[in-house]
Amino acid sequence: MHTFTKNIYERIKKGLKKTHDKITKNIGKILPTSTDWEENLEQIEEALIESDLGVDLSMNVLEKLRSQLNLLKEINNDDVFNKMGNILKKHLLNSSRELKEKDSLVVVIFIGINGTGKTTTLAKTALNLLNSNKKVMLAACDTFRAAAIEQISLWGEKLNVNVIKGNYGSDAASIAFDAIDSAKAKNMDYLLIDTAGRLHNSKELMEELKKIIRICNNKIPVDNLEKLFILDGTTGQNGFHQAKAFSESVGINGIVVTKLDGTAKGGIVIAIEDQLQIPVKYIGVGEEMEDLIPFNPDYFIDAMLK
Ligand SMILES: Nc1nc2c(ncn2[C@@H]2O[C@H](COP(=O)(O)OP(=O)(O)OP(=O)(O)O)[C@@H](O)[C@H]2O)c(=O)[nH]1
Ligand SMILES: [Mg+2]
Repeated sequence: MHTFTKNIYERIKKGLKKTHDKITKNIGKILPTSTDWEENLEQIEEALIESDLGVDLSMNVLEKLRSQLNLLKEINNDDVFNKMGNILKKHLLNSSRELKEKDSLVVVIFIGINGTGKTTTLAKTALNLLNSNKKVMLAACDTFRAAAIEQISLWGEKLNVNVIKGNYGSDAASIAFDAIDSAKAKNMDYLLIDTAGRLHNSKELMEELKKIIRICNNKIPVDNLEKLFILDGTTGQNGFHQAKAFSESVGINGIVVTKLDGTAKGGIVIAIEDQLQIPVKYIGVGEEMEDLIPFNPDYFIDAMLK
């Protein structure tokens, strides 16, 4: 399903511009021809921390960079960026970043805190799947927020796919139950479940989420369930703590980092994989439908540093 074209790379570059500028401008400004690297390295470290790579990882990267640069007689910006890029890539996972693909129904559940981009990411994912000739159905399991059902119904109309829904305030898990039955009966490849935004410490809503997941696991093979955590990239380390809490409480097997176009904190993508060891599957780099992009470590790091 993942094809990379120049167009996609251009979109990543545009989406990561703020992060790129933050890191490269700092380094571009400070690299002199002198042999005293220590001060420069400290500024690089600061730039990495400001990009939300996290203090520990930034220090770790710097240590490796320092020892690699010390082996060189002369250093230029390209050396620094190339070596830094290679070091960062080693902190990203080798695992598959594709959405699960099975012979029977795959259910993808979009979870996360309020306003992170769950519903629009769901719609973008539906479009990608439709473009790969998959049969897709949607479930409106956010019965909580005002206008949430209308929002996903509208996407259903635009994409010309069925939306299974209930009433506001009704049991989200029972809508999931009906939706899975319906998707199975209609031989769908994917059912995409929209859920309400919630904080990990909202006990009632977390119980509701667990119930939806329990129902999915009862009705499809456990390995056919994709629990995607949608993280707002502009919230940086805060979002990271939410991802960790959700991961501990309901288990997640993929992460989508959205709104990277609006932040210089793109380093969070690397920090999150390094620390949670859960693959980032997609990144959101804008509001257009084409702006949800399969995460590719090489493209990402090139766009960040070059
Ligand atoms: N700039 C930018 N905006 C985005 C991106 N992804 C989503 N958004 C915007 O974020 C806003 C919130 O998106 P929703 O999909 O409604 O978020 P949600 O998580 O479903 O929100 P709740 O259901 O209220 O919890 C919308 O205006 C989206 O267009 C992105 O990658 N870049
Ligand atoms: Mg929503």
